[in-house]
Amino acid sequence: MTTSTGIVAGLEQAAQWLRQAERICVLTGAGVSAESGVPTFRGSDGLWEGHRIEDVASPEGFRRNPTLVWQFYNARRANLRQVQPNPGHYALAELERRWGDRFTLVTQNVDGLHQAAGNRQVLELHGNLRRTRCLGCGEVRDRGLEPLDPLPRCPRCGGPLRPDIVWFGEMLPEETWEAAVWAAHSCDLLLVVGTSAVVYPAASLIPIARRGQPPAKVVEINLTRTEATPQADLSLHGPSGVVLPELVR
Ligand code: BV8
Ligand code: ZN
Repeated sequence: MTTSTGIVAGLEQAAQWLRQAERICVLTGAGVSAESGVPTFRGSDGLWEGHRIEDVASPEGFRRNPTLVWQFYNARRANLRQVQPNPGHYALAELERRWGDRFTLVTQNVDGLHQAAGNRQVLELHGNLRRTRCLGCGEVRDRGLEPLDPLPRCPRCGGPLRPDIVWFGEMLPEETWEAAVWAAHSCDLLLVVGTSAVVYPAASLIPIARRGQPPAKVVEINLTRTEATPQADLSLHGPSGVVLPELVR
């Protein structure tokens, strides 16, 4: 909630913890891209064109109906052609500039907006909408955001392509997950921004940070109460595109 002076309650305390922090880890979710015009998951009550997202974002869904799944991803790639990073993304890029390798950005997002805003080190837990992976030869390639065929084939081997996205029921990329766990374990400040904290194992980075070496302070930035709120030392209730620039000022 923003107070009458427009300052989000707790901002001063969070800014002080930020100044004192040795190592910062940031975990972002779909909410950090909401002000850029990228729909969140549970905001749309987890449905897309009447399909449960878990159904279209799963290996079973892809086996059952690859055309439908590619429609889902091509629609999101098309949406990304219209969107830009927002001030919240730029504030996180500024944090990386100031803190260098004492700053780690971990994202659940697949929209690439952190990189577009200038972050160079981004741990993408769930993949990226720009990339495809070939089920034939395994090649992973960045195809930008141009439209893909309804059932795209690998130019190299002719095999079927899938989005390079971690679907429900699939393992996260090993190295990326290990690096995220290390960053959460060794930070002394964890910012949890724009996530409902219901998806695992990403959400387990919060208790990992709290019980880390050193135990981290947890600051949440969200519009509402979430599964992270009871684990946060401080919850700043406001849009991340407003709160993050204030925090990083
Ligand atoms: C795995 C790619 C198994 C797809 C994604 C039962 C209980 C617990 C766990 C499970 C369970 N059943 C199954 C599981 C495991 C499952 C899971 O966690 N399911 C959940 C739904 C219960 N996890 C998995 O399947 C993971 N894999 O577990 O492997 C395994 C284990 C061993 C061996 C083999 C296999 C894989 C998970 C990855 C799934 N893929 N994305 C795609 O994107 O198309 S997850 C998907 O959800 C997105 O990546 C998204 O980022 C993520 C999390 O959602 P959020 O980012 O938090 O977005 P959401 O809309 O929920 O919330 C937005 C928040 O922003 C809200 O709080 C809102 O208030 C806030 N907000 C909005 N606007 C703003 C804002 N905040 C600030 N400012 C604003 N302006
Ligand atoms: Zn191939």
